[in-house]
Amino acid sequence: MDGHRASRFLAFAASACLLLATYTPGHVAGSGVLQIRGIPVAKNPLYRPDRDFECLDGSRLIPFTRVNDDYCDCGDGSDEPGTAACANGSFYCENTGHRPVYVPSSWVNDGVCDCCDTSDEYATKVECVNNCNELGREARLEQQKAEQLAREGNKLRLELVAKGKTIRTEHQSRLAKLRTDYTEAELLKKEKEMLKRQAEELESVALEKYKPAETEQPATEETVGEEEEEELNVSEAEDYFKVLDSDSSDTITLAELQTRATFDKDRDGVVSEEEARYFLGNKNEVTLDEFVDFAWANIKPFLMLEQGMFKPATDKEEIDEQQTTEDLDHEKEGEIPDGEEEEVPEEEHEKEPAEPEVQYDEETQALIDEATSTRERFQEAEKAVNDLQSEIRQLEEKMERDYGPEEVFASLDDQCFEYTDLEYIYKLCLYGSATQRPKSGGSSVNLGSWNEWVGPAGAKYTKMKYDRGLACWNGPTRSTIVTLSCGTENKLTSVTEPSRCEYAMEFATPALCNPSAADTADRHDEL
Ligand code: MAN
Repeated sequence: MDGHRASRFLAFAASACLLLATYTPGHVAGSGVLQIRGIPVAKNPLYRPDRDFECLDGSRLIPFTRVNDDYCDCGDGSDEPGTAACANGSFYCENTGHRPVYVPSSWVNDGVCDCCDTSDEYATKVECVNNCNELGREARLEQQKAEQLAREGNKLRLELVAKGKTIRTEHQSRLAKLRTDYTEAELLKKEKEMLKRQAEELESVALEKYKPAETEQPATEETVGEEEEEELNVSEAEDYFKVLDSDSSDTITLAELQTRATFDKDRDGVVSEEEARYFLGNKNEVTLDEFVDFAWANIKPFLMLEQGMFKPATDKEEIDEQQTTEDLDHEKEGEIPDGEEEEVPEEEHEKEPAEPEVQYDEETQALIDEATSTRERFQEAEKAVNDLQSEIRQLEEKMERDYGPEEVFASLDDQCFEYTDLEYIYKLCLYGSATQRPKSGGSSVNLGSWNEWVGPAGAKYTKMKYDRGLACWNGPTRSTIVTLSCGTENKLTSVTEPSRCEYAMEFATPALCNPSAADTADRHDEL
């Protein structure tokens, strides 16, 4: 570059033609005044040949003859708009017929035609051809097409806006109803709890008289057995907590569960937040104590189910004890790094007080039956409360979601789109997650779950970020950036993996067809 500049300078020196460098020859700015090279007409008042020139940053005053003399005087490069003398300068090409642009000063007379009007190569041998008219025509055609697309898409965008607003209203009224139902369900649960407690009191009094007979012989052994079983259960829970707590933060979060296929309850290839939350007892994260207290009870059956020894059958208490302990041992070997083999008591029984071999008298049996049925009623009422609670939470989450200007993206929530390349079938569920499934078969890999809008300032709603996907082997957890653009149909148009386990998707949608926004953007570029 320097060599290039030096030779160009020699050319200047040889021609000793200062005016050639200062002015654009034959380029007249409307009124017979020679135009200063490298600046737009609008800046002419700052460059007046009859006065000294003040650098545009105000740092110096120099004789006007030093403007465009191929020697850099101003720190901001403003005295050399038409030469390559200042490293930080920029050269303005008028490009009549197309769009004006600024190019770096170093491109001036470097032997490469950069301005379509050839103005950057005014003192080199290179033959530049002015093709601004052709380029301008093409650009205007493109522009018209884009505007046409935006106009067509805009009709659909307005439909999306209308749908979005309806959805919002529906969500609001559904939420109000759920909240009322929840209050009622809570009351019902309290009532069922009271009935249960009363029936259990009567049951326990009635059972008192059977106690000595029941507890005489195996009592101590059984109690010991139960204690041991409980200890074992807690230790399993603690070990598994360590496995799940992948960042060793002493809490287990939804994200930590979401990276494990075990928790994909509905087997759709993705562990949703709701699924993960179910396992954490409706919480977003749990400590070790909480994990042992309630989350483990939700998780354990699924681990067993996964390993094929627990049938999600009718009677959930009926687990083959021996098999259970064996399987959990296997699991320890497989998943827990330094899990120690533990002695497991052979004979253990789930405690189910209502099923002993003792024959109860009729009255006692009736009380047991009554207590059993109140327990069942209470469980039903409790489940109703929990179900409502989780539906409310899901709805609240949706209502807090950022659906863009005028709720335009709301009706796309949870809509899924596929794209197939040579190797994979990709699926994007908007505001849900992105997945990748090998065409040759095999399970889906989570490429990230919805997180937030990450478009640049002024265009926030052009990029979506999905992250916390399945951990990449020896690498980050998978994540995906979805870039949106205007299209007359919602469509996933391309998927690439620019760097390992970081995916880029392109999605066309009428939601981004806003001609008024496009008009404003284009006007800045117009001549
Ligand atoms: C799988 C796919 C790829 C990814 C590799 C990383 O093959 O998810 O997209 O690059 O894993 O190991």
